[in-house]
Amino acid sequence: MSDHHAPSADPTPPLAALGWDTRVEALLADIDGGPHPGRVVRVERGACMVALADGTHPARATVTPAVGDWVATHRCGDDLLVDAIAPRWSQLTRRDPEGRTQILAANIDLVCITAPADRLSPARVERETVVAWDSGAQPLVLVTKCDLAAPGLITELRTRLCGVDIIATSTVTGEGVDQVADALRPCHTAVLLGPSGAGKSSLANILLGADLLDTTDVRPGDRRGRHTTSVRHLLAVPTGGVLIDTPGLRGLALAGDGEGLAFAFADIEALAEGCRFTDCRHDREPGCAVTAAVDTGALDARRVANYHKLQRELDFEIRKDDPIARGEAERVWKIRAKASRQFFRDRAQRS
Ligand SMILES: Nc1nc2c(ncn2[C@@H]2O[C@H](COP(=O)(O)OP(=O)(O)OP(=O)(O)O)[C@@H](O)[C@H]2O)c(=O)[nH]1
Ligand SMILES: [Mg+2]
Ligand SMILES: [Zn+2]
Repeated sequence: MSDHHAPSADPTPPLAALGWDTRVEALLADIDGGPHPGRVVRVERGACMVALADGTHPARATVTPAVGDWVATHRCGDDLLVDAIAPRWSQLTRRDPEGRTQILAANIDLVCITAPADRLSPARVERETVVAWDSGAQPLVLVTKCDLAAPGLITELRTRLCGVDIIATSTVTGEGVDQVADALRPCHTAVLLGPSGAGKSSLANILLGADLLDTTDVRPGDRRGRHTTSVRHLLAVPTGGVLIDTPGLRGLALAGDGEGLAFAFADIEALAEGCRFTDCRHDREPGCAVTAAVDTGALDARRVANYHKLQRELDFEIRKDDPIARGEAERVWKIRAKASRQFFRDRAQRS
């Protein structure tokens, strides 16, 4: 978080409202680019919109920046050209269907994971928490549509997740909206992440104090959204902070290196320290502390299953990309297999 970054002396109102502070000033001072600093507020099929001190303009760039990027630009006739992108302090990424890493938002401090109460998927929230931690920003779970929540839903989610705050919200009753505004106020940039129809744009409109973003009813049968938002859009929140609305994502393939997984499942990773085997896979091996926690009811078996699923997905992606990691992974598997064979041999000898 960036509470210690003081607002800059630069009095330019449009950029100050979009998160300009001493940190941004320093990052921009280090790059080689034109005289007009700005923030990318919208990216749409290669084209981007950049907010400068004198307003928002379409811009051309050789390397397409991500929404939230701070850039240096110069004017060339009527055109605005992006010369350089400032180094990012965080970036939210996913793997696109072609397997490439796609940047969903840059320079964010908070990832607001929106999970609709009327079709809550804790496994999806866990996956999003991994992606959020991988970005370098802090995750915050917003359970939306709490006017439709079944009793006990939030308590259950609190028990299941670890190390992340949860705010119950509703744009119908107004529940939780002030708490979300408080989280944004100290000049933070937050990105809304979640499935289509979760109510991201509806919540953003309330925080923005105006209906700036389109919203549509969910489908009556399965309550899924209709993919209303199609561009990523960065907006200044009048009560403080900056919000990026994003299109609801169908899938969210992991693109990180495993650190996000370790953070999101810190409870399981801590328990694993107590497993008898250092390479325990928590899959019913003897002396497994994770399995023991499931057996006592302290840990949700579905959380452990999801942890395994995400870990397998990540292992697969890492090995696909990197032959050295592939060799390493094979070595680890061999050690694990040898250790378990040894265990069973020892046991057979004892009996
Ligand atoms: N009951 C209830 N409905 C809500 C709430 N918030 C939003 N909705 C409704 O949910 C539907 C979808 O909301 P959107 O804001 O368009 O959802 P979105 O997450 O932006 O969806 P995409 O843009 O498709 O990703 C709309 O009909 C909203 O009126 C809420 O708190 N309670
Ligand atoms: Mg939307
Ligand atoms: Zn174990």
